[in-house]
Amino acid sequence: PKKRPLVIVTRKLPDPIETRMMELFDTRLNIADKPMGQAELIDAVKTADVLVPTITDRIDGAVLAHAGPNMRLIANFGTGVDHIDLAAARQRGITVTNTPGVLTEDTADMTMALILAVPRRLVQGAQALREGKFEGWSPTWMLGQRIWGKRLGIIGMGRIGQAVARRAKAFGLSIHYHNRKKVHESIEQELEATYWESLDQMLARMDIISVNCPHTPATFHLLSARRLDLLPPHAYVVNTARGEIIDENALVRKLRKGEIAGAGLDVFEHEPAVNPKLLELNNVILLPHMGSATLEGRIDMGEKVLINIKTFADGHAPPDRVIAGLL
Ligand code: 8YV
Repeated sequence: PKKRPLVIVTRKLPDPIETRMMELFDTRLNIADKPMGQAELIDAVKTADVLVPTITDRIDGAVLAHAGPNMRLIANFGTGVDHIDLAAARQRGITVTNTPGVLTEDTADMTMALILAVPRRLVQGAQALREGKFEGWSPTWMLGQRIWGKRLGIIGMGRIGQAVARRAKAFGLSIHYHNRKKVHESIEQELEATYWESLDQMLARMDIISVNCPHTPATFHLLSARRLDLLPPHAYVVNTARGEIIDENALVRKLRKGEIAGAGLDVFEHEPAVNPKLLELNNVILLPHMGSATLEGRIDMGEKVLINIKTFADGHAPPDRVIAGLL
């Protein structure tokens, strides 16, 4: 039998996943659970057969330039792979895999939670009560915006976008979407969804926008200052995808000036840094990248990583290939 691959894991993973990984492979875990710096990542790609990174590792060209001859697979723990230089991986024949599907419903739940919580002022109300400001019911206190009957514009109608649409439809929102291409007619019918080829035109007509596309060179600052200006003043923006898709400074300016109604943000342009001006606003809910953060989801993600590595180590194409390198 072939020797067991050396797998280097950059972050602490759920215990059962680490246990199984050690049973299957020659595994080096990260006990400290701090993100690896560039020097550590370079050391890792020099020696490992397989690297298991997460979003907190920048696997850029400078790191991959040091990839040793054994470095054959990057099995990402997570779905988004925008922290990995895919072109550099492809050039070196390194396979890249991710963990799609298993975090779709959890991320859609969190997105729906923000779609409900921001207009209905859920966090503001809870906070006011804690601060002793609840002096009894009032006909005019803590009024938010009604959810049902409003128009939701989803940017990116992939797995997560569709899962958000199913939930939102059940809450009485009408579903609109912008995507590189129209989704299959049967899905449009099920969701009663309207396709907008022009993102600009959709933005001008929506009450709530949900960002659910991947971050790629094509979607960087897709919601630019110019596009944010197209939103009506009563509009809300929810982002559980990637901070880089929105020009964060422009969004902050609009929120501060009251040119849009509010935002629910689970992701930021310079994570873990959060624009301090956002913290001054009370019409926003800010979350620390929790979209897929469920106990069950993390196990599922880990199992996907294990299957991808095992399949690759057995000499077959792993199921969740983003980049197909040499086997
Ligand atoms: C993950 C995410 O937890 O999967 C993704 O794309 O954004 C998160 O839900 C994170 O990326 C782990 O690497």
